[in-house]
Amino acid sequence: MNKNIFAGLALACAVAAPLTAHSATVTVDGDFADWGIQNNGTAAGWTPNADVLFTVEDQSGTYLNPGWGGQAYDAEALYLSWQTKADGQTYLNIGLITGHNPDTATVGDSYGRGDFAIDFGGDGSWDFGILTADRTTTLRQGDVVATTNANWGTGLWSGPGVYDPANSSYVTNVNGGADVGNATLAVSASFTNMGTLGGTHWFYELEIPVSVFGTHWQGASPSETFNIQWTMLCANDIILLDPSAATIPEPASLALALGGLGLLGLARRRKQ
Ligand SMILES: [Ca+2]
Ligand SMILES: [Ca+2]
Ligand SMILES: [Ca+2]
Repeated sequence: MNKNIFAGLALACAVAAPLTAHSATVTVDGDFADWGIQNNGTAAGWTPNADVLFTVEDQSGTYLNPGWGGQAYDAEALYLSWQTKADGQTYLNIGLITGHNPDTATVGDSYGRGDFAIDFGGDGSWDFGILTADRTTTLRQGDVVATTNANWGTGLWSGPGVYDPANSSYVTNVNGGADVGNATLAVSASFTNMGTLGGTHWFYELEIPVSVFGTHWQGASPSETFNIQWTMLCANDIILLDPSAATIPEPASLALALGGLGLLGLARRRKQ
């Protein structure tokens, strides 16, 4: 294949991925079996069912990017799907596996759990937060909050390895904004045997009615590209999933590649 064909494929995939149906049936109970994830001590255990979008960054060293902390601050895997239920409403489901203990207190050199952040448009402006803890007297765990970047606390780092809390732009937790709805959130008990690098892990499972996103999500599939991110209050390790660039397990990735080739073929035929 020449470079142009690769470029065409990349473009086709980038356009196609967000519009693909990701119809995993997920129940928010803190159990990841319904995602197809298995803590069976193998690398393949991270791979979810077909059509779940995901990214895995299991790490064993102390440096995590942008900060340090090892397994205790390791944000390891992020999973994404959406489903339209019998009530006619579409729901976004998020799964997270981390080595960070959800009960970690923010005191001294330890930092508690952060909120899920969503950037529609991928423009660096974080439009929504999904709260994993009570943040103010009115912004509580499970709330979906419409935000600007000014509504977010930030981490300890201004860049990879650069300790500079005053100038960090890595968003961590919501401390203001407009409450626009409620997510369902469940956090598992600790478990082991996830992947091949060992350590203790926890699983966060969420469901958000996409109606809370207003014009950003209309219909059964997202009408805009977006990024979703999670980290802890220090932002030692940040995990981000871009649905248009995320891994899709076989056979969905094969179908996508074939779809890309089909589009390419169409474009070539048009040229001729
Ligand atoms: Ca579940
Ligand atoms: Ca790890
Ligand atoms: Ca945005």
